[in-house]
Amino acid sequence: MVERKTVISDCMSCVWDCGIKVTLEDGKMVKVEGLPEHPVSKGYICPRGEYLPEFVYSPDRIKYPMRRVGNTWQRVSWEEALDYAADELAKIRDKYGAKALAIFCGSMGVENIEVAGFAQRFKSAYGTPNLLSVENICYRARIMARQMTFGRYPMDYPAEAHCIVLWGHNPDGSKGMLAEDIRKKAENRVLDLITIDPKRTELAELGLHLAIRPGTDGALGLAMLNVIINEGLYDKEFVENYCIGFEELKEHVQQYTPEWAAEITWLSASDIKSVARIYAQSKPACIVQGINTLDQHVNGLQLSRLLNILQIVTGNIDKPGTWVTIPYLRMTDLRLPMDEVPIGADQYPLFYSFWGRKSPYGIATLFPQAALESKPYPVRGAIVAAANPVVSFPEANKFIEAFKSMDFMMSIDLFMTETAELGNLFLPACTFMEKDALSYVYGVVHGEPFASYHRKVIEPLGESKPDWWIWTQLARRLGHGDLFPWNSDEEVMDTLLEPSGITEQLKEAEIGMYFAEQDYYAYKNKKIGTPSGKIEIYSKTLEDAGYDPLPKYYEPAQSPVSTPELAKEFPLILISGARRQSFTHTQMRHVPQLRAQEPEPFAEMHPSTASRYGVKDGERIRLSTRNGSIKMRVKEEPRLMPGIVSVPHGWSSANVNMLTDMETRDPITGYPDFKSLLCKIEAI
Ligand SMILES: Nc1nc2c(c(=O)[nH]1)N[C@H]1C(S)=C(S)[C@@H](COP(=O)(O)OP(=O)(O)OC[C@H]3O[C@@H](n4cnc5c(=O)[nH]c(N)nc54)[C@H](O)[C@@H]3O)O[C@H]1N2
Ligand SMILES: Nc1nc2c(c(=O)[nH]1)N[C@H]1C(S)=C(S)[C@@H](COP(=O)(O)OP(=O)(O)OC[C@H]3O[C@@H](n4cnc5c(=O)[nH]c(N)nc54)[C@H](O)[C@@H]3O)O[C@H]1N2
Ligand code: SF4
Ligand SMILES: [Mo]
Repeated sequence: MVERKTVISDCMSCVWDCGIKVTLEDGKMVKVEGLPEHPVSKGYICPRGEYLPEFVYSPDRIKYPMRRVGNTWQRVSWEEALDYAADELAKIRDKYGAKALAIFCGSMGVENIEVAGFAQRFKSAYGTPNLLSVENICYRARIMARQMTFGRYPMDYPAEAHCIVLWGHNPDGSKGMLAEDIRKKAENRVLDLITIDPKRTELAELGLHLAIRPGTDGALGLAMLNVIINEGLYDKEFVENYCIGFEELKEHVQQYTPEWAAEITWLSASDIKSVARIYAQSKPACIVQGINTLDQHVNGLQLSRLLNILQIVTGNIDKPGTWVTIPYLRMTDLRLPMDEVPIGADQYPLFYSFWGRKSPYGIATLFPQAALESKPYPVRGAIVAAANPVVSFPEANKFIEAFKSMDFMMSIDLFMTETAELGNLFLPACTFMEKDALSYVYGVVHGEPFASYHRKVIEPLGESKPDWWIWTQLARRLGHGDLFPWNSDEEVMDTLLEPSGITEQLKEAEIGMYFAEQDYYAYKNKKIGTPSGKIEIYSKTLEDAGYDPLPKYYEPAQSPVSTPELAKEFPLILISGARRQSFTHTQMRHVPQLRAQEPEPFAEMHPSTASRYGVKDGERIRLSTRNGSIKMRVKEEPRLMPGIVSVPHGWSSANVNMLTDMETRDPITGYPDFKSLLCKIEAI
């Protein structure tokens, strides 16, 4: 007789941690469903959650340590693998110094607290400052911008909003539970929904849509401020009592009229005015900023600042339905003090540190230069943990060349990724279903911070191991055993949770728990953590470092306006990386059910754009930028504005990062531009 069992758990395949119900037969996962009782996800799961068993039991999983021998991979024991890795890592440290080792972490490797924490700890124990992670292409820029402005990091709380602005964000692809919530409210007409996107997304149809030229959001934001301030639609009491720099802002935005912005953004001045008025008057209002769409521009940090200022002047801060301050779960910081500075700290000083707060991340896009030209110093070894940079990072070719040049390179992953293939050693991690973990979500829809103690559902497959175990064994072999005392998942979780004071409660809460409440009116009740003690519309911190204290508009580095010569050869605008529910980044292409939903990548373009270049739906094209070419099929998409080509990221067969450019970087954060490049298409 088959033994059937159902367990409650959560999916950690992306950052939203949806609650799930897992059915097991004879100890094997056979089915995954959403969990309606889960207070945050409320029963929602996406296809990646549904096909979790196929992902976990994929025949492509690498379940044993593998060592490269010539052109082949050979299975080795853990003993042999770890001894080999420790020897090679020790050699690098002896020969070039510890900072010659770079550790890469991807989205899994920064969002999973255990995976991130152990990479950080290992890095410090070994002595290298060079943790190069997606924190340098995703999300950190917006956190920095909000910290600089508010002295803390307020988060979106759209559930209670009367007006939601989806600014470069399509939650149907990237944050399904929010999409469901918005859809319900917009259909019942209890919401003013504004979508700012070159694509008329499905949600855009439920409200007002501004089809903006990619990379010109700054001009729109400045013109909205112009309207809001000049028409007296701002919150006078709030800006006078709690902020600095309003008068300077008022003067600054006079030059940015709706008519000026209309020409730049390809919108109409009347639409810009309407949106500004609706947003300023329909309260509470919440801008939900694309999770990375706006960061990944040459003026990305300032774009985030601009959205902060829009929320500030309309008084949409620290109230339900606006942006709210959410207490963090207090956890043990596994990092150790470090004097050495990572690559890029000199060129991007604020990314590295401001107000004495140091960031543990280097500038990832400078890795190829360090590897290939020894600038600012040689990097000769790499550990890639839970990341696939040769598909996910800009100018993939340079990353490939850089990894190939390493004296030693190893990966810690579930699969033999395109990046892992370039290494000397592969260490097999187990998935989150095979270990205890800590999962938490902040302010996705309903705001409140929610955490759960995620329990192991099945035993690790083959000889795969939790990430913490792998780092611990490596560290012990390198003589840092005293810093890595842990022997079980539970010991690790107990250490992480120790300062939280809620370890036992969390362990007992089957679904998880809200561990704190939002801090409403924090600006009145708490000290504001900026140098001036006020919310800083005008940023002296930016000014002192040589940047604009108030956001200005800059054209994208490549555009028909800034580089008209280049635009003659590459007349179309390329945007990349709009999310699809079937995949997380470069992952899951091998799950047959998910692959069936999206068998191959497409270059989306308006039918008029396709016909102008003599191509039709389904035909193969060569898509090129000044950096390279890839081949893929055309998908005619009337929702996308003419003149734009939108390509998904994450496909190795048509890797859009062969086309991106790492020289076009935000001067403050070093973020690459993934969203407004110039390209051309040719039929093949
Ligand atoms: N052109 C373009 N490029 C982009 C973007 C874009 O919009 N446009 N977006 C960027 C953004 S925002 C991001 S965050 C990055 C993401 O970039 P990456 O993080 O590099 O991409 P992933 O495919 O998520 O890689 C995660 C890896 O972790 C492995 N993995 C999964 N679970 C575990 C685990 O528990 N342990 C270990 N050790 N490994 C695990 C997976 O198999 C996979 O190989 O992509 C970026 N690249
Ligand atoms: N299914 C799935 N979900 C994910 C991920 C995944 O890989 N798969 N990745 C997760 C991660 S790490 C991240 S960072 C987030 C990313 O999440 P977001 O950055 O919020 O990305 P999307 O929601 O896909 O929205 C991108 C939208 O921005 C529009 N856009 C492109 N360029 C511009 C521009 O210049 N201006 C404006 N206004 N709009 C523009 C595109 O047309 C698209 O509709 O998603 C997370 N969620
Ligand atoms: S959105 Fe999908 S992949 Fe992300 S946690 Fe939820 S079910 Fe998992
Ligand atoms: Mo991301």
